[in-house]
Amino acid sequence: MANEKTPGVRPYRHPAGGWDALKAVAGALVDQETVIEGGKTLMRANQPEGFDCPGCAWPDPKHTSSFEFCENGAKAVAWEATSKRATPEVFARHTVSELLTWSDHAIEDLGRLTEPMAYDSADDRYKAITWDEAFARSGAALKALDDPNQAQFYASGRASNEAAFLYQLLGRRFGTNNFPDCSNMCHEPTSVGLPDSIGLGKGSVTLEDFDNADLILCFGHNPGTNHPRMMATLREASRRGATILAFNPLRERALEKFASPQDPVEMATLSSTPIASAYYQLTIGGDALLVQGMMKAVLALEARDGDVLDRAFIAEHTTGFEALVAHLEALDWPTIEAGCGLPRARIEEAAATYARAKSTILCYGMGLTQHRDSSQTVQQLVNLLLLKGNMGRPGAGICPLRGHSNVQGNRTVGIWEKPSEALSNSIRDVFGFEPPRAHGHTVIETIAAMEQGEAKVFVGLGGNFAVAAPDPVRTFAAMRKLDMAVHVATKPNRTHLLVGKAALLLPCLGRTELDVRAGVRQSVTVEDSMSMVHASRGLNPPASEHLLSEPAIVAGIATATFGEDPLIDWSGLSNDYDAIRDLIARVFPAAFEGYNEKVRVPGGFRLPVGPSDRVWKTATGKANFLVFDPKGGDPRRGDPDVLILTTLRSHDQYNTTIYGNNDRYRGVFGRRDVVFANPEDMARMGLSEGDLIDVGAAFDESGDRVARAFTVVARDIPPGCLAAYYPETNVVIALDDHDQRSGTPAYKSAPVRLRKHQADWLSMTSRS
Ligand SMILES: Nc1nc2c(c(=O)[nH]1)N[C@H]1C(S)=C(S)[C@@H](COP(=O)(O)OP(=O)(O)OC[C@H]3O[C@@H](n4cnc5c(=O)[nH]c(N)nc54)[C@H](O)[C@@H]3O)O[C@H]1N2
Ligand SMILES: Nc1nc2c(c(=O)[nH]1)N[C@H]1C(S)=C(S)[C@@H](COP(=O)(O)OP(=O)(O)OC[C@H]3O[C@@H](n4cnc5c(=O)[nH]c(N)nc54)[C@H](O)[C@@H]3O)O[C@H]1N2
Ligand SMILES: [Mo]
Repeated sequence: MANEKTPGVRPYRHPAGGWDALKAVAGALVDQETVIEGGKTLMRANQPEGFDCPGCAWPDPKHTSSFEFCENGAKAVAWEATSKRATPEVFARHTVSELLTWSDHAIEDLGRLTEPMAYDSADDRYKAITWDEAFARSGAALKALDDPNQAQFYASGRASNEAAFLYQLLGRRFGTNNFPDCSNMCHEPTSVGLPDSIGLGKGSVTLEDFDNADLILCFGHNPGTNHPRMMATLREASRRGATILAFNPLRERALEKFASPQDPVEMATLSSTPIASAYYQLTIGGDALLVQGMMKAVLALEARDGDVLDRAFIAEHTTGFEALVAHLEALDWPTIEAGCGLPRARIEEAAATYARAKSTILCYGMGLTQHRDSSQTVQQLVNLLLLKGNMGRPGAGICPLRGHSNVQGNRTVGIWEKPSEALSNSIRDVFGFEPPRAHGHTVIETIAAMEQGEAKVFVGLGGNFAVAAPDPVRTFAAMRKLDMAVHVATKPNRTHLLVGKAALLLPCLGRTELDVRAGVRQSVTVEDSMSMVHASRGLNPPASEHLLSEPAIVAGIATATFGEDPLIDWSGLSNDYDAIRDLIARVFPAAFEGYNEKVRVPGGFRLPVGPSDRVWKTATGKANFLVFDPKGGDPRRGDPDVLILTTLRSHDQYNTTIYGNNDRYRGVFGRRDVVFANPEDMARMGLSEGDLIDVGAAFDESGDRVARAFTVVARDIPPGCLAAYYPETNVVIALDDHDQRSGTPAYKSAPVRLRKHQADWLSMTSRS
């Protein structure tokens, strides 16, 4: 439906993948000036002897023998292995205030940080300091606090298990559980919702399960862009005859058709493999009602034909079936249809496909987790699977598509603001100090604490905290109130520039780089989406001779903070990652016993996953059907002037890292300032394709929360729904609009109003 009249917007008719993907890889390498080294580096991504790709958390096939092609993995690697350098000389040329006027792309494109630097407020610049000085200042800032809970230890899921473990030890030894992390903005509904249902906040499937599934349900994820290596799996499944159903308000190209760059025939003949057999374009946030509609229809099929439900499984392994049935019986079809935007017949069709399938895998991503009731929506997905015993047997189960390449591992080794009693006890027993028991801050709570002046020191192990979070109006101001921010990073970004009283920028090695400590080449370990833990070893020479590894930086801060620590040999650990792994194994014996031996086996090992073996560590000892009443869906839809905006990733970005301005599969080139809208809504609102509009937070009284001068583009998207790119539109996401259980921001369902550009916001919001 894209209209040729809008500059940079044109229909993209090719399948996902294909020759354009190969061209894009070459382009990324040239752009980042990594073409020679980069090519070699790419060959080592996700190889048993190489490094774990920093792109996504999709697992590797057991016997990776040839280079597993992935365009966006190549971009992630090229971006890290760039030859561009953000040296102190570069920072001498630009004040922080000037850099703040640059785009997110331009700031990061300065390249790799090369030396530790400190912010000098006298002339508004970052300036080189020594590592000794950097550690001393970090330690002094922490020691100056009256209460350890004034410190916040943020983590973005790229750190290795070893770095993340030392980091949580640093925070707990210091006396706080303030570990806001990127999970709080991502899959927290999985970590909070799944344990009540199945006893573990992780997925239950393995990669091999995809060979045995005859149905794959894809809810709210865009694998062609965000988990491209998953496309090989989906393509194989499709060719084998498995059915794939996609549930997504937008028609994502890769879910429709895909040409494998590894298939010589598809590449030579310009052919492709169809992926989804049916596409369900539901309303934004309508998933819980849609799934309940499917379950209602499944129960009707059972009543009519029998033999649909797995009654033996339900009897032996579950609780709550009757309550669920009662809830579904009371739920009427008009409510379901209105809430998810699909007619009953289509929901029944999806349900019939599910009822017929022997083994079903259900995959989901951010389209499910970033709403106001996501933890409970995730539980509805589980309900659907449990009805047919689709858990803990080959070819069946739940598959949350995790974000950062080691975000799951970070949580496993203790980056968690709500540690269990068992974890706290184990830390006490292994290290001999009493860790804090009180729960700490999530991302949203950290921002509130910063606003109130209760948080004074922020330490960031990677990430771009302020840009990833909602509401820059409040969040940016909150960052500026800090006494000290310590950023451990590979590249500069906007968060580093939101300086308060003092700030440090500590440059670290990336995944692709050689990490030699005490003369020994070190390996780190990571956990993928399917609980496989394996080693990762970089091979590139470090971007600068001054870089330190993340474990070394964490140990440096710890030493400066605790001095001679009688309980933890920080510097010894930072020189020997085997010793860190031994400690992980002692703190988490059930998961990591024999860690160092197991991780030396190529391919690594799988952590215990109860639900895969039908072991349910819930309060009932069973898998639980859980009732949730979505009450007809989002009440904010009542006002015809209010539309619901979902914020997404383009094909040319990694979260807040913007590689370039194309979103090829959605037919957008050279720009990101577009909003996709339903053509009938546009007509109703007097908007035409290509009009310049402002997108404002619907319930903001101040008029400050407006994304200005966007171009409206007509798309095949359900009425009442809009889509635009993250992070440009984070200004309209309210800090208090989040999943009630997990605190995950409702990035995928922001109520907004559209106006012709430059309208007076205050007068029109009060009009409502
Ligand atoms: N190249 C690349 N890879 C990445 C990332 C990246 O930015 N770039 N980010 C990484 C991270 S941290 C994460 S969390 C993952 C994210 O991977 P995804 O979960 O695929 O991320 P999004 O782009 O946010 O897209 C979510 C999808 O949900 C759909 N959607 C939106 N609202 C709804 C809804 O209400 N219901 C349903 N059913 N669908 C909806 C959107 O149309 C979109 O297709 O990818 C990881 N991998
Ligand atoms: N509106 C909206 N907002 C969202 C989302 C959305 O869908 N919509 N998605 C949310 C999600 S799912 C997530 S996960 C968050 C992401 O939030 P974050 O994880 O905080 O953000 P990233 O953009 O991944 O962080 C990029 C920065 O990480 C640093 N970096 C890269 N590699 C390394 C490394 O190896 N070590 C270290 N120390 N630093 C490194 C670089 O300095 C880079 O600038 O954003 C969330 N925000
Ligand atoms: Mo994420």
